[in-house]
Amino acid sequence: MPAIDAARLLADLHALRAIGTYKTGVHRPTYGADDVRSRHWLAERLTQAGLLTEIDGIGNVIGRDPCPGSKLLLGSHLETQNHAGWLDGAMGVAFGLEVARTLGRGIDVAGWADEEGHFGSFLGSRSYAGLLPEAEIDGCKSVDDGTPLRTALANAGFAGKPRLTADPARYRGYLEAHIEQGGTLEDAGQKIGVVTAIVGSHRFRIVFEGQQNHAGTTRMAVRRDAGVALIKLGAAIEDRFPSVVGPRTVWTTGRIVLDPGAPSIVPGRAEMLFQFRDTDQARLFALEAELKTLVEQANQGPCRVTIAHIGRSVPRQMDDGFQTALERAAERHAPGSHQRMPSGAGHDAQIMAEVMPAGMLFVPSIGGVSHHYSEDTNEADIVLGCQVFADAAATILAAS
Ligand code: HGY
Ligand code: MN
Ligand code: MN
Repeated sequence: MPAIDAARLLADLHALRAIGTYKTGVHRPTYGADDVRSRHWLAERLTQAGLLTEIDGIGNVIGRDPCPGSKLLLGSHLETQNHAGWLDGAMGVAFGLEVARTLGRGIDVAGWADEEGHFGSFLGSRSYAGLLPEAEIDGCKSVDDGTPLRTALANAGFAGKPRLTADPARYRGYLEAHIEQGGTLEDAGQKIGVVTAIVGSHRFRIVFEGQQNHAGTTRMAVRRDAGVALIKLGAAIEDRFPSVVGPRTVWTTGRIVLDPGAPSIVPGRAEMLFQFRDTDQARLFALEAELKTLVEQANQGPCRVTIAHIGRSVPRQMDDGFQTALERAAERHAPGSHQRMPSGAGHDAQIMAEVMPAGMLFVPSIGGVSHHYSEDTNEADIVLGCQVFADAAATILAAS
């Protein structure tokens, strides 16, 4: 049974936490200086672990085992949401590094770029899976400040490097460890989650064009207030969606921008970034149809309303055999303290599942909090999760 080095694992996690520290979390948006530093840090560690390591043209850090034989690819993303948690992504990368060192062979490790969508949709894992066309890169820009992806890659020192792609024949499959980012495990008193399926999400930019004008002299009957149009659509979604969603559907308006955003000016333009998620593909498209009907109805008002896709991901089932290997490893190390569960968050594993068998392991999130700097997991749960992850990886490799 492979025994991980808990102190080494925690030291790596805290070393990553020190890159881009923000309060008790980190701020490492993709391709920013701290994200680049974290990628070079990982490349150095993977090289020290004996892996042939490169940072490629999209910023993926890929460490490959030089030994012959079938491999298991382990990893997660290195960047974070803005001013967010220290474990989202980083923990799965640190687990991959630790398992590569513990098993000594058979393991490749990936630190993906931009799973968090600062520039696009799963850019790093889609690139390695051979699913990211070069032309798409030309059109991507930062959601945060509009910087073109090409510029960000050049500033990061990654432009011009080849983008590495997976040879599916090399791999038995892909395993990712991640914090749950919700409260299911903690509420149930469980220590390990074995992921059954990962949600798909449909993401939109909805723009409202009205007429900027004086807030005091423009009579209510004639004003074309883009902010009011946005608020009305938001209310219509809240009225309509509950009757057409499934038991685990979620929907979120994560950003609202009013332009010019001054208290004495009727907003002439408003924009909302809206998304919904579900594990059922047919339901995602049914919700998209409902949303577009609501947008058409909003368009009958005084403002013009347009909707554009900014991203779509497909729900994916995790490999049955990998689920069984993870569950048996969990039973060996945390008897009776594990459960199978779907993932409400998107993950690179749903991309890798398009080209190879994929599986995921969750550890509990304290208070179910994530995408916030206070995100945290008990160290004992982190260490236990890594030990289960190493055991499952060894079992899968031995069976291949
Ligand atoms: O939003 C997500 O599901 C992921 O954490 N980026
Ligand atoms: Mn994540
Ligand atoms: Mn995240």
